Amino acid sequence: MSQPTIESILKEKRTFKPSPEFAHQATISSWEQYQELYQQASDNPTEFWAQLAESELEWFEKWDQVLDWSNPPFAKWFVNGKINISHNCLDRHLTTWRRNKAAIIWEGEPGDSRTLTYAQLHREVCQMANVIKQLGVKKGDRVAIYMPMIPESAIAMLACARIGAVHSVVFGGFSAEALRDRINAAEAKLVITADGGFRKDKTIALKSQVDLAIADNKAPSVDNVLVVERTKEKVQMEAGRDHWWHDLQAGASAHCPAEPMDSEDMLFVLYTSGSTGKPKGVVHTTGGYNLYAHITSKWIFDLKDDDVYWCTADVGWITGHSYIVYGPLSNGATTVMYEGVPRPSNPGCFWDVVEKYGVNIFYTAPTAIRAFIKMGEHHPNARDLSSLRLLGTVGEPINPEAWMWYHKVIGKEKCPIVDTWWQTETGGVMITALPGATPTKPGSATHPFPGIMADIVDLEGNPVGANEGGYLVVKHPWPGMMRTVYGDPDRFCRTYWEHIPPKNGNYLYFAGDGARRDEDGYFWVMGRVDDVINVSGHRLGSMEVESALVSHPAVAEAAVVGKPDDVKGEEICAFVTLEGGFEANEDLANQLKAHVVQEIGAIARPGEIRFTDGMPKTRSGKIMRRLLRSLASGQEIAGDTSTLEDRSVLDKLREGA
Ligand code: 6R9
Repeated sequence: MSQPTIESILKEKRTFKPSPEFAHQATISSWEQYQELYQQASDNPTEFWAQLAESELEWFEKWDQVLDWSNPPFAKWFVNGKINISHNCLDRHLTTWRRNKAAIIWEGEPGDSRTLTYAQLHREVCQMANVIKQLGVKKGDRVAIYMPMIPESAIAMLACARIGAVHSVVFGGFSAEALRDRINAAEAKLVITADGGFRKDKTIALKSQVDLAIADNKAPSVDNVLVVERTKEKVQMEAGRDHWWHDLQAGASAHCPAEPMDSEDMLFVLYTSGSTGKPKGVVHTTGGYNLYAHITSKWIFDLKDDDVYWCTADVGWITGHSYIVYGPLSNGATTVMYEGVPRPSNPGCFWDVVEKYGVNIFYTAPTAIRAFIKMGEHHPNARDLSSLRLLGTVGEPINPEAWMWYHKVIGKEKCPIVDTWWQTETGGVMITALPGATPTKPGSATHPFPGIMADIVDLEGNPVGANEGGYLVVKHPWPGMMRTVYGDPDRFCRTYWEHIPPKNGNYLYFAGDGARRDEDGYFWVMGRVDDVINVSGHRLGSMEVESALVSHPAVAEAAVVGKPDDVKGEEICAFVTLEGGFEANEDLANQLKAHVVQEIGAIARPGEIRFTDGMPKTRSGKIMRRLLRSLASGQEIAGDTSTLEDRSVLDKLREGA
């Protein structure tokens, strides 16, 4: 009997070719060039990655072996090579004209700003590295970073990397308990934080959360807390334990050679929320991660030396690690960091930043795009966005209608859009357009990056046919892949390598997404397989039904989940937020049901529509359908909710039920 896969019902036909002007100047400039690279990489992956490692990075000592895959699923890349990512992000640029180029352009929420050149950034990183050494941190020790979006968060990451300490960045919005769990899981010796940060015209207190997290010896590994001054609000400083960064910086030497790290030494651990139970500590190591963050940044964002590049993520998310800090800086690019988020007092603040700094490359999340749509196009239209030449999205499947809005209103129909599929676990982007080479289709992440052997299979590991939904897997190791779950190698094997068993001795990496490939070989990510809804034996991915809802003019955002049904097994319950000017009522609910039937067919007709003002989301903007599922079926909410951005949304949803 064939294994259950996922049915696909959405058919999007629009295609957009890169303009000749864009293609002409692009690093990867034609479809033929992409195909050639992809072929080369597939024929001889070790040779492909070795050549790039050699030409793109500086090594203190060369490796003996490119890939050691003798003990799958535990990979080693560039075995015995010696390298330091902070050297590759900083020192190597200082001997070139980039020395005085802007490395980080930072804009604070209240309107203050700061630019750090590569030389200045190097100086501060060296100082912080010396300070944390002085606080007893040694190579291999773990350091928790709990910061607002200020340059010191990047400085702290690079300072850890410089001396070989392992950083664990925790979102500044997480609670004291969530912080404590993450500190304890990694047994961090030092916490680097700030007095507070600015968010939506308020301050958020960070230091007091750190105090709560480590009070009463509840986080016994922590010896010291290093505090950056940001909001200047009063905080408690415990003598001997808490130290102001500006005090220690004043006496710190700006000389600190980068420690030669083994290619496989741990660079960082980053906790992702499991759908249940404890968050997983995703481990990334040095050499392979450096190469992967570097080359994906260079080719996908087509980085050029005079570009101003802006990724709107938070550094507490993998996207901030790879595409605000390590990838762009390794390339010697200018990376923008913004402390604020769109807020009622300034819904157009992102466009102000684009205009002020002449941003050329803009990378954000579908959740943000849907919010921009809801706020109205008069905000972007009132700013000069003519500097933009390339747009990107990450975090969720983008609904085709949101893609079209991004293309028209922000990109003025001239900027290619790279829809980048990847995960904390993959270290960098895996499936994406290359903007000068790949014709794009709204809602499709298009094709795998060269060297990434992605496929779609059934539960036994057999490839499925064109337009058949299945499980998205990667068939060959890649340099940026996670190495293990911190402290729990069995969980690493169980979570990613055992759902789909090895096929002919080949291990298949599977991290939970469903997808299909169309007749042209384009990948369409259909959402998490945990979110698949089974209606009368038809397994439907969340993305396609949601995209159908979002294509209705009244709908700003939609999330669909399954709700137990005696007859059908499950029926679809759709949570919907409306655009301004539409009224939530029975009539509209019926219209929306009919609209879904018309767009994709009767099988996807929602049994229930629930209107809501907001969705429960993670801090990186992902809708937590697991929580909606509990609500829809009237169950108590179970499992980890520490990554929830705004708890009040859940309360409101419960009341509305
Ligand atoms: C980088 C990041 C990973 C999950 C992933 C998938 C979803 C991310 C996507 C996308 C469709 C895209 N996802 N990008 N789905 N299209 N372009 O988001 O990492 O926070 O670990 O989340 O996000 O479901 O499995 P992370």
